[in-house]
Amino acid sequence: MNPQKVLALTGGVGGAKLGLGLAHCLPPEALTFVVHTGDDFEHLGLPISPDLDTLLYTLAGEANATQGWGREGESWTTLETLRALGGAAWFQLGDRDLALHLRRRELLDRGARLTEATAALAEAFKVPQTLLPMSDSPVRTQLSTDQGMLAFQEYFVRERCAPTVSAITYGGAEAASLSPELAAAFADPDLSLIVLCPSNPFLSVAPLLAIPGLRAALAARRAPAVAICPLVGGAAVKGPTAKLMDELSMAKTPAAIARYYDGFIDGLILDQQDVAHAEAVR
Ligand code: FO1
Repeated sequence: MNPQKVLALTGGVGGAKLGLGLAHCLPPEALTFVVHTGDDFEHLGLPISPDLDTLLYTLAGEANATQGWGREGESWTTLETLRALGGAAWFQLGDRDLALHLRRRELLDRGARLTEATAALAEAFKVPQTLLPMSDSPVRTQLSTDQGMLAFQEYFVRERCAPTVSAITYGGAEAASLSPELAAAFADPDLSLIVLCPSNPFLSVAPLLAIPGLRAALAARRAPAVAICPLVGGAAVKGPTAKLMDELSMAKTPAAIARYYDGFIDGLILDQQDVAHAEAVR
């Protein structure tokens, strides 16, 4: 019998943690991840895909447990040397992480799509699950803030999420298409469940939904879709979700999350302590 397959849409550290939990429960061939790439950028000539790498390192048991991102057992010789030379050291790439980025650069320069480069890296890390970037074409999250327009990593890492955000855009999303691998994953007759991981709705899930093909595939789903609420007791488990909801004048409630995902999910999973919100979500 074919295993019932699960497609998990994920981004960031929260998504990777649920991803690891799913990986513990399901056979590897039954689990495919659709990974947010709106945080990607080019830095020092290298293609950075933070959410793909966070998931890859997490599934490989190589993630830095304290930071959530980057590799365990990292050394920083190159970054410190770069800093001493006056180079851009605000975005921290460890020595081992740098090697992964050099390999991704090499694969892409040889003509691989991001999907293919990701598959090669997953194989090298002996990660048996399938990791699919949300698109092979670039989608770039940009934030309108009180300090002007900022690219995602400028906002998140360089400015530590301090600027007040008034709007978020996902550049390139409208023109981005589904890879054949991702289209096939949605069309798989064995697909039995779609999971929206507890990732930031605006920074990780919205860029996915901004891609017309992905939005349409989710809206036309034949398998049920459930989201894990990223808020527990009105606070984000991690990251700037709650601060952004304040700045975008959204109520920090499960009902607001359910409205945001309206048409794309059939259920929202709440923490035990939010049981009083269950009625408002229906
Ligand atoms: N996050 C930081 O807060 N500071 C960093 O210097 C940093 C470097 C970095 C390098 C590689 C990588 O894959 C992720 C990295 N992150 C860093 C995390 C990154 O900003 C992610 O986009 C966020 O965790 C949001 O998902």
